[in-house]
Amino acid sequence: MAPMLELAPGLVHLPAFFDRAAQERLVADLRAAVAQAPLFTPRMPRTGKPFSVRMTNCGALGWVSDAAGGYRYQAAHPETGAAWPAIPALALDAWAAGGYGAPPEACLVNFYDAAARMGLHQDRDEAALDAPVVSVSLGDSCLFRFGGANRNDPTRSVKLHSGDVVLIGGASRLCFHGVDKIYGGTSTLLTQGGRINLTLRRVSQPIP
Ligand code: MD3
Ligand code: FE
Repeated sequence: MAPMLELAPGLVHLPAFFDRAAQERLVADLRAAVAQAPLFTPRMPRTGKPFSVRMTNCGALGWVSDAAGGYRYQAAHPETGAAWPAIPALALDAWAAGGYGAPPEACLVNFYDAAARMGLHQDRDEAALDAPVVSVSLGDSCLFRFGGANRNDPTRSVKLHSGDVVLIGGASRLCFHGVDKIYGGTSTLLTQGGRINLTLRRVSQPIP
């Protein structure tokens, strides 16, 4: 594993946290999860505009969004009504690197094809804002952008590669961030190309 890089206070990049063999095992686990909980296309609150990223979730709670209900966490898949599959054990190894004293409740699985993007936003649908968000990148590289706690703060860009983990906590937990570009064809991990990002989150405040 390469040394860690503190991109900003509380924003820690762990390049190559997962080696190739671990990435392949994680992808196999995610294929099984997607077979059980198919990818869906989330939609923006009110406007119903579709995201270019397709998603599913693992864990007790999943993040979903549609025109009528807006952004929220729920225990059931929005299309099948089934419970989400378990979070893969390997993904929990990345969560452990964040050092939070309670397990994650949600593992959002974002799938990007070469044209997909994610606009600048904050992650603030969680009550447990003291817990980090832990991100795992798999497949094609991307250009990730992050700024400060205000939308107008200056931003910096960093490339994320397959196997990288990013810990987003402390003073960076409410930073604006997004994905500007997927570099198609930069990884052989996924047979059909594209990028998967896992974000592990604690949603509710743990009971002391
Ligand atoms: C920096 N996903 O699902 S993960 C998301 O690569 C999301 O799919 C992106 O943003 C992706 O909400 C980025 C890394 C990440 C997550 C949360 C952050 C970086 C962050 C919060 C503050 C600053
Ligand atoms: Fe986010």
